Amino acid sequence: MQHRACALALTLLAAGCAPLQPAPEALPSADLSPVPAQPKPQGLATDWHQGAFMEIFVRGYQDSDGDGVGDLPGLISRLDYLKELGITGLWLMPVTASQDHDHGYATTDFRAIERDYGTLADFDRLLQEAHKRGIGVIVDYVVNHSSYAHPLFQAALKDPKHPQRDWFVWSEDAPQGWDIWGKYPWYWVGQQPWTWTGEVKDMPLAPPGSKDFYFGTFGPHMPDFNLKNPAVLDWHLSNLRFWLNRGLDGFRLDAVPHLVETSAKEWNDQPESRRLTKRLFDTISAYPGRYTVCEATAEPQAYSSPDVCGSAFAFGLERAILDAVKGKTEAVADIGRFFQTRPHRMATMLANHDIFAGARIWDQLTGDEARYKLAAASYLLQPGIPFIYYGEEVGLAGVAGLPGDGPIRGPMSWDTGAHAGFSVAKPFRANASNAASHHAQAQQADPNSLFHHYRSLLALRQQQRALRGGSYEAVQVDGPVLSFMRRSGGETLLVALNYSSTPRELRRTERSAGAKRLWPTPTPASNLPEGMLPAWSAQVWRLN
Ligand SMILES: [Ca+2]
Ligand SMILES: [Ca+2]
Repeated sequence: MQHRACALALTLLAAGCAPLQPAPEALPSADLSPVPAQPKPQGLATDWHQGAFMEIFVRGYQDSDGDGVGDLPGLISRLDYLKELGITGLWLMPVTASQDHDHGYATTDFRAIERDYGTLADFDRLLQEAHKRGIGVIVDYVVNHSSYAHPLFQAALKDPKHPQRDWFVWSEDAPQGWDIWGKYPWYWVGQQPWTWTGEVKDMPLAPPGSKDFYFGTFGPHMPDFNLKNPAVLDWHLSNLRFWLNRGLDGFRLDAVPHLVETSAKEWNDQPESRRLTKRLFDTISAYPGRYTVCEATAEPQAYSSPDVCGSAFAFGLERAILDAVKGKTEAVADIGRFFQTRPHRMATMLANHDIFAGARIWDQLTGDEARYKLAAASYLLQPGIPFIYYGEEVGLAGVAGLPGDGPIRGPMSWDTGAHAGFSVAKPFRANASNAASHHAQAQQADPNSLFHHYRSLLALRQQQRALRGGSYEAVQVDGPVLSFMRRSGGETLLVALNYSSTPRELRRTERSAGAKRLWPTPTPASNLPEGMLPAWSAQVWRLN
């Protein structure tokens, strides 16, 4: 728990903010007006969010205007690709205006689109075009903090009598006893975070005797809101409605266990943070058909309760899957056990945009595609709502030679064109180290590719309700072989996965002669008899 949280902080600090901009640009004042709910129909299937999501970093997906930076029109041009793959939901990392002009978590305007990404009109068109294809869209929303450059924080910083001064967290003297993942989270107001390199060791320190400090869980460039002030939460709820009224299909709520701090020792996952998360969840759920997922690394199961957030990322499962496909047989039981005690509405993944969750799968598995395919099958055949990280389906590698999160947030590889088809200009970050061999065009042309593996698994999930919403039972771990049943209505499926470098027998009596193999089809060339699982493989049978 502490390990992950610590890694999260270091990730945000070390790479998330670098390079810092020299000074806040002139920003308009914040829009604080209340926004009432005005729902409009989405035109999506009611169970759209039970399909499969793709997490997309818009900056890294597709550049449309030749500035080397991905944007919303570029993403729109790739919706047909996503539909062909079988995606029914998108999670976009922050698309709101930011100071960092990179990951986007240092928000400068909660009701405006990042200037590099386009306009509100582009965003509205994205929603229309996605909905036309049966794809829902959720976006990241950051409740805990704003950017240091946010006009409200800047105004409050400069004027202690500012009417919204109390929207942030201040202290006249340096509070004692605080330690958040090994660092002191109070920052002297006279310090300019722009001088900070982004390295924890270079954190700005207040001169002795300094007065006036502000609080920032994730660093001096992202001051925490004072969420004990009800006006702040009300404003956030209005911000959520601002996007929902446009037809947005939900949110991924960032870092919610950090909304409220009680004391120097009680700052993580306080009961009040859960209560406020529930208010956010209820506001979103008041709109029909919306989906909310929370980032709550320490206690994801608690946050996936309908009494808190309804769904949360299943941190821990990705580690068990990667360990198992790397050959750590004892991790197979961890995979099997995971959903025996956890709600199936949790969100699953192999990797995401934060390095604490692991490097790009290609790099973790050094390009071993048999193990890669087994890792994909492991989460796409289990319960949970799967989130594929962009490029995972084509074997996108990391960007070579970058620290922190840089390698995992590179440009998508599309084709053999200049800069792998991402942009006609030099990209904001170098292309993936395997861009020449692993790109969407080559993957789509090869029936044995990772792309077609993901596509066929997503098609199987769409065809078999038991894989989307069915039960998870009769779990059996036999050395490196994991098998389980998925049932829905009158349909019973048997899933078997072999995490071994040699063929293994599936020792289950339920797979009788009448069982029909559903996947993979057609059966890959093999001399093995039915019931023998090839090395690093998965199979699915229908039993009735
Ligand atoms: Ca662009
Ligand atoms: Ca906080």
